[in-house]
Amino acid sequence: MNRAYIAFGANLSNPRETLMRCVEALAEAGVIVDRLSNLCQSRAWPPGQDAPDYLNAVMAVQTGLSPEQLMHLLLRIETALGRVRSVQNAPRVCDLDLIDYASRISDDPDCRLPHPRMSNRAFVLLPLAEVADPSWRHPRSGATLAALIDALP
Ligand code: PH2
Ligand code: MG
Ligand code: MG
Repeated sequence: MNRAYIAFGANLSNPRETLMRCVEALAEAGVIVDRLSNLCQSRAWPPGQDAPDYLNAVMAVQTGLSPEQLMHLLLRIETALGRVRSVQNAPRVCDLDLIDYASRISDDPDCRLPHPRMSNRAFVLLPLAEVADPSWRHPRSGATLAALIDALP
């Protein structure tokens, strides 16, 4: 089993219910959801767009799936829950991002690890801080979560 962190985000439909359905779908696929952060509400990023607020959360999971298999499962769950892909940063019913997988580093374009934009997103770092193992550090920089949160703009 490997520790992974999955970020959830949604700003269409009913994000709270969608999150619960994601947790169920992960459990059905054998992914153990150990911890789930609170849902935090924030303005859609980037600023200046006329989009509904997001609700974001982070899950700490354990899985025997490989990073690629887990990523594939996340995409399948997004689709099953009604995600329709259009342009980048478009409003969405369900976004599941693999933030970290056993502290691995990968530049595979289909499975980049850790998530390349995690460090500048409060809506990822703050819920991650609720569920991360105390020893967690950014796999590339070695920065602690507290340091990443301090460095947020
Ligand atoms: N996700 C995006 C784009 N913008 N803004 C917030 N507040 N939360 C998100 O999860 C989010 C976003 C693309 O994945
Ligand atoms: Mg995302
Ligand atoms: Mg995504």
